Amino acid sequence: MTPKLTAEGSGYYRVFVDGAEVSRHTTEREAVESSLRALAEHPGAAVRYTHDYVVRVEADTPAPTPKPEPEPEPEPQPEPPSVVTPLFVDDFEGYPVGGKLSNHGANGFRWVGPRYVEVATEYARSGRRSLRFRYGPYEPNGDTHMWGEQRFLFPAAREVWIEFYVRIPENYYHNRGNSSYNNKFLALWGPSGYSQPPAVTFQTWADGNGGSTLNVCRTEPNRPLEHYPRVPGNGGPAIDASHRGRWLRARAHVRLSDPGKANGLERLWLDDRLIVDVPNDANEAPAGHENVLCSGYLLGYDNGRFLEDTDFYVDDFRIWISDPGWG
Ligand SMILES: [Ca+2]
Repeated sequence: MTPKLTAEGSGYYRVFVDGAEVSRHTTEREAVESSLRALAEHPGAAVRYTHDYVVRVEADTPAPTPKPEPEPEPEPQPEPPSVVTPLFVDDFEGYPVGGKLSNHGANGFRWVGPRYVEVATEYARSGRRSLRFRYGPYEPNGDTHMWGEQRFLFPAAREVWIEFYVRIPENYYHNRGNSSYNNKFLALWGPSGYSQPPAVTFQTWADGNGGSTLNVCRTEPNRPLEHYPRVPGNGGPAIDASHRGRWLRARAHVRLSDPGKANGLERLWLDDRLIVDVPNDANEAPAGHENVLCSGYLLGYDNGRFLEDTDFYVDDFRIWISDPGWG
């Protein structure tokens, strides 16, 4: 008999204003919206929300005799750790299946420009829905090369934190090596546009065994094109056969440097593995370009090409423009 501990996807979110609970919610999206309303109604107050998990132990066989659940005890002490309110969260449960995210969002965040990305139910990390990104040698209309990309806009910021879960396909195979065959993973750029500074792009390179390493390139003051920071922390093994069929939590933290100072950074984690760690980076935009980020995309163009139909799924997206306490 193998007991299994389950602690995700249960419980509720509680919103506090100056330590007093003001509301409870079943989804994080509702908690964020309630927190933002509370901030507007109580300027200067400390607003936060928590997520209380319900932990269950399940046995394979025989099924334990269920016991009637007792009424919950009064709130335990001490309080659970607080969660910094993201700018926007999306679990993709609020959209029709097959829907494309274009001009959807809140709080200044908007999903735009989906390309072979739609709301789907084949796999979900939360609830029943996620975003499916489709790749393959042919598009449904017979044209060659299908690839998925979901763009987004957010209020201009020098520093941004992004978290999402990505499900690595069972048939994941990173074809062809070297930088010319990189596959995009997460890109951010500023008001001057995608191909202008400032721009930061996390991307995967083939590792020769079907898996991928992951690293970052970005613009810098004196060279308009994106370049790879040549530092030891820029990249390492990221995706291998053991990750096929699994959800990985991607977290990225990017800060643009102050002009003339090397105080920018790019970091990316998969689960708790720090894959990209580029601190003390001079990555500010040159004169003539605003030194802020305001646009991005998830996944995106595969220079290495996927040789067969290969679907990625993304769920539980969050973005912060104030420090969430990690990164
Ligand atoms: Ca979901």
